[in-house]
Amino acid sequence: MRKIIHVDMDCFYAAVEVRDNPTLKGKPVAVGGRERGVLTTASYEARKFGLKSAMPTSQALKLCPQLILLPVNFTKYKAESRKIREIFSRFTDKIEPLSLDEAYLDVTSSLHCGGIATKIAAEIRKQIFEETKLTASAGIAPNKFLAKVASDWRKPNGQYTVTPEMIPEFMRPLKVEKIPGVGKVTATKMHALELFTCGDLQQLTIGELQNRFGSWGVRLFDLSRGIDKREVSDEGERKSITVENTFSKDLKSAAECLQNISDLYGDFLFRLKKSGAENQIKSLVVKLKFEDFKQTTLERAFENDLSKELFARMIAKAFERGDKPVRLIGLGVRLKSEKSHPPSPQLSLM
Ligand code: TTP
Ligand code: MG
Repeated sequence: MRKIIHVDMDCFYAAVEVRDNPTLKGKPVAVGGRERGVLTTASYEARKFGLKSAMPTSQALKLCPQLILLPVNFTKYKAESRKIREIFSRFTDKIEPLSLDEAYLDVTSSLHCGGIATKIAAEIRKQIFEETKLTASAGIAPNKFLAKVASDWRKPNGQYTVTPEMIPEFMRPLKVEKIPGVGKVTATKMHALELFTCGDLQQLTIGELQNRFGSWGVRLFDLSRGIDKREVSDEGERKSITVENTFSKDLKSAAECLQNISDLYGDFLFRLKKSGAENQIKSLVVKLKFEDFKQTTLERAFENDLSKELFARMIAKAFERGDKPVRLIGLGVRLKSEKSHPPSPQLSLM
């Protein structure tokens, strides 16, 4: 039985800004771009007005005219992120950062706090607060999926443990949207099939799940029961950021592929922003998997163009290689290694 902790900072960018300027405390604060920009995050006071990550700034200001909007300061958030990761490393070597403010920790063989994961999580949150004056939330569970869900349960500044005995009861009412890989498209499709919770999914056999969700059905069978064997991978820095989607019906033409990439592209931009790796892009990649499960990937150097149109052109080109129905589209970027590319001179002078 593994012991996994998912740590996620509360309102991360906004919390850093409020800490550094205490007059902002208790006020609606958001961090983001001003003109034609979007919010990266909002303080809890601002969230009361309906503000959230990725909302256009113009819309946010309409909902909350008194909003205090601050520019994004990555250098600062990266420095905090480094401190937090150093704290994690006091408890385990098996750390998988997901973004600047989030990580999985495998503490199965940690001897700290009597080996009790719940206590380790509390201790990590305490040390984070003492050393950064920022609050974190944590989820503790036998696997990554459940740990991540649990870290949202007592947010902000709280933690929640899912023990193995709790899993059946925990899973039954859990919304399908919480399953990793279930985005808007899949959720809508599930809802149309009267599948709203993991409990609903549990009623289907593996065969039925495969009929409805393709090769992913087997994994859905496990996930809906709270089973997730993914390792906490401490292989170091991330080399790419990609998103992919298996479509409910195969896409028969290049045109049909292009009609169906909007959500995927939006999802990709969202992940890229959250990763804080926007300055590390080396190349763009697309992947197509055809009806016969053969796949092809296409890569091109990054030239300051991340537009949907460019990805669309790459997908059209990749389609020609197979010229048969497509079951899966993936798109994303490969990253330069951070180590081989030290910060630019301008940055290090700051
Ligand atoms: P999250 O952990 O998703 O959000 P959060 O920490 O602001 O709030 P919560 O208390 O709900 O965890 O993201 C972490 C940081 O990543 C966030 O402070 C800003 C950044 N971010 C973006 O830049 N764009 C985005 O779309 C999202 C979701 C986050
Ligand atoms: Mg967070």
